[in-house]
Amino acid sequence: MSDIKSVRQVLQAADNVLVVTGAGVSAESGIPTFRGDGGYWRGHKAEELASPRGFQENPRLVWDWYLERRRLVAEAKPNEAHVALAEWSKRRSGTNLVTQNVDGLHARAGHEEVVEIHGSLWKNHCRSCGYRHTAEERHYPVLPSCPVCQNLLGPGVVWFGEKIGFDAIHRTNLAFCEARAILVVGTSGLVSPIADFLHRERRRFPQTPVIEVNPGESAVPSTLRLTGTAAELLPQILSP
Ligand code: BV8
Ligand code: ZN
Repeated sequence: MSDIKSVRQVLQAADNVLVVTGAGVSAESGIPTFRGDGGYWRGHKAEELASPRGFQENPRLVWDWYLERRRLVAEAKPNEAHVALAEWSKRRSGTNLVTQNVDGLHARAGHEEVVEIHGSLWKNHCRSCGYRHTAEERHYPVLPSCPVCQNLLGPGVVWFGEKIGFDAIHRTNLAFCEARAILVVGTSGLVSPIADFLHRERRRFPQTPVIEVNPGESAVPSTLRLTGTAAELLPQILSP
């Protein structure tokens, strides 16, 4: 396990740092992760609900899951990890942030440029005509329909089995190309395309340090690892 001092040195020496976050960075804001014990909802696996098929089979159940998450996130606050990242990114040049989370907590912590590769809980999206809008509703007595084509609107997230948006993939690709060090926080490293990006990076640029912060095991191909939580370690790693 690498100590905090060596991680700080690596990050300070890199003229471009890419930060990749997953559900674990929001865990200390009270948001359940996907594969921890919060990974089930009313007996359904997250992967089942977060899918076109799940929505098709039971749009009301899937919307109830997303609306419950909107209510939970609306009551939650960004934690010390989100804040430490936001402040660090303002203090130095050459940083990018790609998050797999859809909760919007990085932006609420003041992080300016965030690539939300899996979309946003705070958008609705029509998968028939592509219409998309920002949405803050936390209750839908009647499920929302598209103002353009009248089909059912779904949440503006990327489901399992759906393609990532072109803009998000392009910006993520660019961020990996620019990176001279990568800091991976709170992800199991199991979900593509982020998992593929990380493995490809290790193959192509073995000299690029991949630093991981996680209290548990993961599939992240890290070169340096700090075992601990995001809210505990990020303020120590990123403080001025
Ligand atoms: C795509 C939005 C290509 C929704 C999410 C077989 C069949 C079908 C598909 C596939 C398949 N095999 C692979 C795939 C591709 C699939 C995939 O990867 N599946 C996985 C399950 C194997 N990926 C996709 O489908 C992607 N699209 O590949 O398109 C394509 C091409 C052509 C045509 C069609 C498609 C789209 C994936 C996006 C899925 N949407 N979210 C929603 O949120 O409801 S993913 C979801 O998982 C969340 O975004 C979450 O962030 C993400 C990743 O999980 P993690 O963030 O890692 O969370 P997890 O719970 O797993 O881990 C938490 C970690 O935190 C743990 O390690 C834990 O130890 C740690 N932790 C806990 N507490 C803390 C902590 N760390 C720090 N501090 C703490 N306090
Ligand atoms: Zn539509």
